[in-house]
Formats: sequence, structure tokens, C-alpha cells
Amino acid sequence: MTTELSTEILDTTLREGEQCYGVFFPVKVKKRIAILLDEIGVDFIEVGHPAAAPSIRQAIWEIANLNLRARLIGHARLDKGEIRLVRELGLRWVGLFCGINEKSRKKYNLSKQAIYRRTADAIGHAKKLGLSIKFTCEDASRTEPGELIDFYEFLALLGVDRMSYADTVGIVRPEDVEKIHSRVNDRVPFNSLHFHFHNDFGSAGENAVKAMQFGAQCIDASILGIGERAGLVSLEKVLAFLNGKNSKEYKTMQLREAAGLVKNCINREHYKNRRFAHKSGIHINGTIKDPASYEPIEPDSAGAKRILVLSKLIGRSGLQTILSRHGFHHAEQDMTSLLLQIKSEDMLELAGPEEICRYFMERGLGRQEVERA
Ligand code: HCA
Ligand code: CU
Repeated sequence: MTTELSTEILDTTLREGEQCYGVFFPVKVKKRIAILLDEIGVDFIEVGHPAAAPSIRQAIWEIANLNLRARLIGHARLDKGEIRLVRELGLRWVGLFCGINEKSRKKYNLSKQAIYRRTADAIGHAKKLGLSIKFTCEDASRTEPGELIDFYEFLALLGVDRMSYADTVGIVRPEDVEKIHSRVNDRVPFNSLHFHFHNDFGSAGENAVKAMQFGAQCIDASILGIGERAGLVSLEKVLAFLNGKNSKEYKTMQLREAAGLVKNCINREHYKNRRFAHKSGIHINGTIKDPASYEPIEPDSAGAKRILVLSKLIGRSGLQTILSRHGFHHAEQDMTSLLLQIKSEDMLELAGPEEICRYFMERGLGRQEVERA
């Protein structure tokens, strides 16, 4: 364990936080939150996944023009267009992410070799654009250690600036953090890693504390801990732990206003059902292919229901699945205009079958009688 800590903080309220069921931020609120996070002194602010929706691009553009001290990161898949968008919006850092384990390979329908190739291409492209790179190994906690270390070594060779370990489905327990440390540290120094812990079993906070004690380079957090499903460790908790033990002192006065802004943007009815809700297009697609991609356990076994949320974060194939599950016909051109329409509705968030059907019918989509067993 390290005695004098020098952990940095990456806040992802504006990206991961908006992927939480029941949460949407108007652009103005995002700007204010970014300013407060900057005053607190967080080292990185993940400002959004710009390819997802026009209002996300607008917010990123406006935040990039605030000239904050924090490094601003735009999220992108291993896709040249998505990476270029990050640069065009005035950001200097891109957050790329991809998994390498069998579940991820199935999800992307790619061989390991193909993932390595795409990773190298994406990193090369980002570098050509002058972007600094944070690269996250998605689902690292369900990746065989040898496979994970090989991937990190590959990323290091390609010259990424930061590497992150994502506990995407929140299965790491506090005692596992030491094991991760002892497994990777010889070849991938623990203090060169960021950690992104999800809170599905309520241990994200303790995991983050352990990772900081072992010298993690950076911890991902969000205000009130909001994020997909049960969210992440909260920024409040990370600050309370770090201040006084860390080489850098963070300000906390701004937390009250920041938490108040976030609370005002929460739809309580939705939020209370967030544990098995999937909102980003990437999560919805992954879950449709194999629910285990983004769920640590079956919702049924927790007495809950899986929810696929219709919002501006949805992608084409997720929308297609939701349409056909509700018995709607659609021509290709209808799909394109419907998707554009959904993406332009900043606060839209539908999950119940009735409200989803009403929404589609009001937009002129025809329904086929579905046979029910
Ligand atoms: C996602 C998944 C992610 C990515 C983390 C990261 C995860 O929502 O796309 O890019 O650092 O938990 O694996 O949030
Ligand atoms: Cu996440």
C-alpha cells in the first residue's frame, strides 16, 4: 500500500451520469456542472459521447469553449468518424474503449485479432488528429488476467496516454483489488491505471478506496454516483477519502451546488427503477445480444425487471428491436427519420410498453397485431 497518495480524479457525471435511467441534463446545466467540477479541481471531466446526440455535441462545444483547467475528454468508439467528431468539437482528449474478452468479442462480432487491429487503427487515427488518448479495457474484471495484461502492454506500446480498468458490471469486491494489484503490477504498473468501478453490488466506493490505497493513478467518479444501472462511486466519497491524504487538495464547497443541480435533473419515478435499466445505445445493443454483457445477474433473481430505455442515446439497431418487440412495421426511411426525431428530443425517456406504443403511433407508425402466447 502507498502511504502518500497522488491519485487523480476523472468525473464522468456528464457522460456516464446521463446514461442513468431518470437523468437528463439541459445544456445550460451541463455547463454549470463543468464549471463547478473545474473549481473543485477534478483532473479530467468526461464531457459526453458526441456521436450519440446533437444536444451532447452542443454541450461539449460550449464546455470546450469555457477554457477550463481540467482536461476534457470526449468518449468515442473505435470508429474514425466518432474520433474525428471529438476533435472537431475542440477537445484535446479522447476516451476510447473496447473489451477483449470472449463476451466482448461476441458483442462486437470480432475476432481477437480484429479487435487488436481496430484498436491500433483507432489509436493511430486519434494521434494523427493530435488527440491525447485514454483507453479503457471494458469489462476488464471479467477478462482473464493474461489476456488483460497482453492488451494493456499492446496499448502501452501504441503510446496511449492513459489506460483504464473498467469493472463494467460491478462485480469486483474490495478484497479483489489487492489480487488485481498482485496480478498486473509486474507488467502493468498499478499506478499507471485508471479505475472505473460500477456499483451493482454496492462495493464501488470501497473498491475505489482500495485502489487509491494501492496507488491507482486515477479514479472515475460521478456526482451522487449516477451512471448506467446502479452507477459508480460518488465524487463526494472520493473527495472525502482523498483530501488530507493526497498530494493534491480538492475543493469541496462547490459540491452542494453541484449535487443540487444533479438532483433537480432526476426523474424520481424512473430513477428508482434504474438498477436493471439500459439506456445508452451501446448498452442496449449489447444487452439484446446477450444480457450478461451489461448485467452481473439476471434481473429476475433480484425481483426486478430489465428495462430498455427509449431516449436520445438509443442507436439504430436498439430502436429496431424496440419497434419490432412492440409489433411495429417500419420502412428503412421511416427508421432514419424516427431516429433523428428521437435524437433531437433532449429529455425524452420512455420505457413502459404503453408509452412507447403511444409515442410510435403518434408518429404515424403502423402496428401489426402481435400474437401473444
Ligand atoms: C459504456 C461502458 C463504460 C465505459 C468506461 C470507459 C464501462 O458506458 O460505454 O470508457 O472508461 O463501464 O465499461 O462506462
Ligand atoms: Cu461505466
